[in-house]
Amino acid sequence: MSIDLPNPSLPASPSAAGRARRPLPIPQPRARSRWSFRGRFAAWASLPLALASALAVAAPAAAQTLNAVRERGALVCGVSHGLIGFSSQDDKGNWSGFDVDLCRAIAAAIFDDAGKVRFVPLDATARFAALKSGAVDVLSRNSTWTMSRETTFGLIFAAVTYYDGQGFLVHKALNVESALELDGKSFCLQTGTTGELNVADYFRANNMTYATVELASLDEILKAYDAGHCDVFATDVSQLHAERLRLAKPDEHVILPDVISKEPLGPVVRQGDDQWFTIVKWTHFAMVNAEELGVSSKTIERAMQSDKPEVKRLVGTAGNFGEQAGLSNDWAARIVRLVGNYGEVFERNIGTKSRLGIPRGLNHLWTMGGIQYAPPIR
Ligand SMILES: N[C@@H](CCC(=O)N[C@@H](CS)C(=O)NCC(=O)O)C(=O)O
Repeated sequence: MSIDLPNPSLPASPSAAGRARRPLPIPQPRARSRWSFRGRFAAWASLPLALASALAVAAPAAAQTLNAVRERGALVCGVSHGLIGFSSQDDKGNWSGFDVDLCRAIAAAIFDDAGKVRFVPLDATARFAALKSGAVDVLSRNSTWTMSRETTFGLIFAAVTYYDGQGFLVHKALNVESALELDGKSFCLQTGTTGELNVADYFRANNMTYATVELASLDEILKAYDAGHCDVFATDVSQLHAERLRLAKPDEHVILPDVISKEPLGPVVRQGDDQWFTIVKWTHFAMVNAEELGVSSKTIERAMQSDKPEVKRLVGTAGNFGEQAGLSNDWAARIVRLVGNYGEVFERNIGTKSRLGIPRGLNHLWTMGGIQYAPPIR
């Protein structure tokens, strides 16, 4: 299924931008002097009307993603093919994970039903085009927020749900303890990822050389690395934790302590639909605010009776913040009740007690020494 949306993207390259740009028409004094005062006044007088009708036409177009999702009765969410802890399917085809839970949270806010989501697995090279074409409503797939992904694809990142960085997984037999010892080694990299670019930067900056084995899918990469066709698997540290579990002998591999880049991961939407952007962004913020206020899936019913102003605004017993966003006022209560707060989602899928065992680190709340921070609901 696809939703037809206008193509709001900028040209892909500066040279294309240069070709596409036409000189602006500069009004000539002689041409302007032909305007009579009455003609000019009439033009100015009709401007508010023209603007109003332009806005009236623009409003429904801008709100089309939420409408399309409601009419369809389900959110369509782009995820990865299978990254344990982030988005993977069990034997029965049920999806779970940290990225999956963001999609479920959006569905909970809209439908009061976290199950109304269709998941579309997308590989690294196809993900942004799929979102832009309208094949998915939101991309929630371990994607790094970079400037060019917004400017060249006509997309916009809504939040940072996971602060990550690029690391290295190596065969223990290699006997290295630091990335600086990787001179001359070969790297398995997935095409279309920030990983390729980071490795190039790091090796250039440190005057080292390397070889690459570039493959299109994660499965191919993992097989190649496991079989020893490359020495190093380089990608976001969170993914290294997930992928190490799929190797034949996980204990024979180690994640080096070096982190060589910033990889802020989060959901992405198309530019041009501010209402939808707001909903996706505030879904994440609601979960972070809920954790900060001590509201969880276990305490939500008590929170509905709370007298605390901040809790009342979060759960919708005060104000009409949800309605202002095109949702119902209990939108955040639905998210927390059906999916959980940020900390619950983190711990369940990727935290220290999960299979991945990733410490919260930077993803602790700002009140706990991390940098997860949400603006207030008020
Ligand atoms: N965060 C990086 C990497 C994302 C990425 O696609 N990583 C690969 C692993 S190297 C992956 O998760 N693949 C999963 C898949 O193809 O389904 C980015 O946005 O470019």
